[in-house]
Amino acid sequence: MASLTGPPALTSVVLSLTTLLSLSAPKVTPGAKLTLTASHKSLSGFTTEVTFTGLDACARYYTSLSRALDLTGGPQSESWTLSAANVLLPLTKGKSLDEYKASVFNNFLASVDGHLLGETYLGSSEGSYADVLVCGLIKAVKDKGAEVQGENVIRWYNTVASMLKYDLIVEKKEEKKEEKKGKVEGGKKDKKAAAPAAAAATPASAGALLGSLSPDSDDYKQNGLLTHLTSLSVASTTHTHTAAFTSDELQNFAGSLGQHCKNIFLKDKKHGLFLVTAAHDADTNTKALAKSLGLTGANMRMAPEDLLGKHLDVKKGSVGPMCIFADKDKAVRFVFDATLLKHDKVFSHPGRNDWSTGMAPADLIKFVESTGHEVTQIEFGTKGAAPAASPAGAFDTANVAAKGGKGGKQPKQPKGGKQEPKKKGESQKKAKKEGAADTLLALQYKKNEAFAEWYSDVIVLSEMIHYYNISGCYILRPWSFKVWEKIQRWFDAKMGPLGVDPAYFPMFVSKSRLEKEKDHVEGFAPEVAWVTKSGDGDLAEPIAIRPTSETIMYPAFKDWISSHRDLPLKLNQWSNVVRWEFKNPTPFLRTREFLWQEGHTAHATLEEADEMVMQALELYRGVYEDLLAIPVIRGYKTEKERFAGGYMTTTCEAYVPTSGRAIQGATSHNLGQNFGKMFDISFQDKDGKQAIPWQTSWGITTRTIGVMVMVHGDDQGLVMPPAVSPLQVVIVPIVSKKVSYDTLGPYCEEIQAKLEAAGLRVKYDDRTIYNPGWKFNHWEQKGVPVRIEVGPRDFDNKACRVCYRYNGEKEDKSADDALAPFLAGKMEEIQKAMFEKVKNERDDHLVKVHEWKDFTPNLEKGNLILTPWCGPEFQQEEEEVKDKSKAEGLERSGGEEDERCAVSVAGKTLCIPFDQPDLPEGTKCFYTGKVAKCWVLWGRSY
Ligand code: 87F
Repeated sequence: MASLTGPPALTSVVLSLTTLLSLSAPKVTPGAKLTLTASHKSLSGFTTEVTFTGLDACARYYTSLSRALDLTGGPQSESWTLSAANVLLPLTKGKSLDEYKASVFNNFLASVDGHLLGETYLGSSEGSYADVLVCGLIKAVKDKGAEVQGENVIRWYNTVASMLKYDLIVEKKEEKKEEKKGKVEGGKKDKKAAAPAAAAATPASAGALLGSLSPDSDDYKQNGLLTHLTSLSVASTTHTHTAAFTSDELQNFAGSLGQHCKNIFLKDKKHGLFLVTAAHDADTNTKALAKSLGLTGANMRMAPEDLLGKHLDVKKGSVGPMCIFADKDKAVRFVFDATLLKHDKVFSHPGRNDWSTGMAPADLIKFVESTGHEVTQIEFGTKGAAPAASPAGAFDTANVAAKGGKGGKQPKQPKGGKQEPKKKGESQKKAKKEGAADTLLALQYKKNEAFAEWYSDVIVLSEMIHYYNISGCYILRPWSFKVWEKIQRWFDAKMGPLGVDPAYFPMFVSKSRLEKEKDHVEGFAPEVAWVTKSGDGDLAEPIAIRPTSETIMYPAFKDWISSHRDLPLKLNQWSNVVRWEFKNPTPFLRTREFLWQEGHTAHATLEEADEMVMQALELYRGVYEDLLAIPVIRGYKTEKERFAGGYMTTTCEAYVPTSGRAIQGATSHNLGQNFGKMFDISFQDKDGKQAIPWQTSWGITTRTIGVMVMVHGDDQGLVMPPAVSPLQVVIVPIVSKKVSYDTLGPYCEEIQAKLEAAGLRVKYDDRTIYNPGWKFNHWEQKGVPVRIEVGPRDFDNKACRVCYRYNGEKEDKSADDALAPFLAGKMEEIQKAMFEKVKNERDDHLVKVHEWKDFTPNLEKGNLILTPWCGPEFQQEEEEVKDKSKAEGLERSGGEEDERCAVSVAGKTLCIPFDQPDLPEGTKCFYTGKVAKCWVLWGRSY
């Protein structure tokens, strides 16, 4: 027996796990009986002894405990459990599953699949408490109707269950259940005998119906909602049960009573408060809801808990339609799911989640109307159902007007152009590759159909990224970090000849220094992360974590620079920086901590500083074009887009064909004398006069890796440019009865040695636990440029088969001495071909536009647009183009833009390209009609 400490939110619980499972030694031995006994005391004073038997029941109960007691840390220590909990618990707490979280969740499942394939438990060689927890969490999320990889969930769930020697829980088809049951009864009789209680375990046993409440009881009479119900002479029954936290949970264990409702209390800044009562499995997508209600500019969110108390006099988890009774000042609008009308009885909580009251739906409406609230009826769709009746949203509003609701117009269908990443629930299933579920290792999404999901999938399955339990922070696994190392080595080799020295500065900066250069930090201030405590004590002054190092380095520059002989001072630092982004994070592209190189230099003249700026930019071109095989356009930023603390900013811009978006690859700034003045840096020039140095700063980040993935990857996974690929060749032996590893091994190793001697990065994959098909798939997903297959016939013929990742071609080659130079040459050929392919695609999407009317349509086609422009200083006009193109873009697509969304449909200036097309005299600016001074490059961007 062990008791959980910590402040119980809704219940006080004494919990014990019998058999070998206890909180201090949380292990389940296969075959052991897993029983969890809980003494459950609710706020209303009920004490219930409940026993849960079987993995499923324990997991489900433990999940509800985790939620109620906020046990995110819990007794389980494995980091994967923690991250699972961090990803999943917010979802089970009623937060909506947005696109990002869905992808995190799916990626988590993908990593779970790895364990499945290895046929191991998640945390150790035995089933653990953590297995139970994660199993329960997945179940809980699934119950909430999250769009997840159903096949994988069920398989994982069942695998864990079967490994713990419990009945398989098959949720799909009735026949299957029978089949499995037979199997268990026939084959595992002994084990069943060892765990007799397990046989009785079903998901339904996680919660329990306890009884019904008499209208004559004191409890009933003390409940204001029920007494009001009685006063309406409405026929109803009220049942007691273990506290339930979701309607899905209730439907599971109390579904025999009738249809349970889910209730959502929403707040919209512009339109106020809404209480929504819908079927437990309704798709309550808030965007679609807002549309159906005809609300313009709405951004509905879960209302904060204090408003629940204030307006509905109820605690989170206990909301029901009858709570509208408390809304005396009619601040809350009531929305009712019309599909509930088809049920004889609908159940909801009368202000507490261990009671459910059932009545005819018409009577529930009567109750709400009796409180003076109008009932807006909307027909909600079902989670996961194909939205046939209403293609753009979850709801069918056809009968809304007839039922007195404020019907919304049907949103327009997006027109043509580039495909945006799919939003939550939006045909994600359709976008999944057919048959993908059959192989757990396959990528689940197609690049062209669900780009965002594809990206999340690919970076996890290729083992580049592992998710972490702090939003916006990711683990860079060796497969991505080695790419970063390649970039570092290449870059460092260029630093020496340019006279740039390496250095390292502290990551902390005092407030006074960070804020010394006001222009510099102004727009960035919200992103600065501060350390305010050490242990329990407050620091005397908060200390910022570097978002960039100008203000950290330049006070030292002041000490080091006094004469022209100290110049130029050129330093480069490799480090991490922290920028606390609020927009949705994306691994590599937008992360709260990222790695970069930052160069900082000081020069005697503006010209020297300018030269340095261009030299750095040329290196960035090299990183993208020569290493990553991605063409970039170099140019100046306009006044509006340049770094405010500096004098002039240059950039190199890459293009992602699948999304039709540009992405800033790296920047190099001429800082002028601004920072010199602020940090009091000066030197005596050759004429003995005091002067302020001209400074530069320039940086490139781990974003590079994300761009590489997005640009080159395909439906099979990564496609690595040979220059940065951690491995360039993988050798896979195809063993058979005729030829064993022992025979093929030395042959493959010989090939490996020859290739390595030619400078190639090679692996011989001699793992016996995986078959060749698995290995092909694995290395394809990781994007290794060349795979060499060696089968029995190759062995006999002293040959091998060479397969190319970037174009899927194969050729048989002799494995003689010519193979190594041949493949070394191939690496260069592949590198070039990959670059050319992407450049052609980019150039096909580079258009010139002379008139405003052609601007947004071209953005919609995913084009980069060159326009004549009145000049880099026209900031106001630039802003107008951005705003107008956003408005036009949204109107044409019928969409709305979420502020937190990391990408916008607006067209932005990317740069004034160095490489300027001819601009005949008298050419007009495409927007203002003034005389054009230059060509500007525009596009939608990341
Ligand atoms: C975020 C918070 C605080 C960008 C920030 O581009 C300050 C900043 O100064 C900030 N985000 N920047 C501009 C960085 C300029 C510059 N620094 C050296 C670079 C390249 C490397």
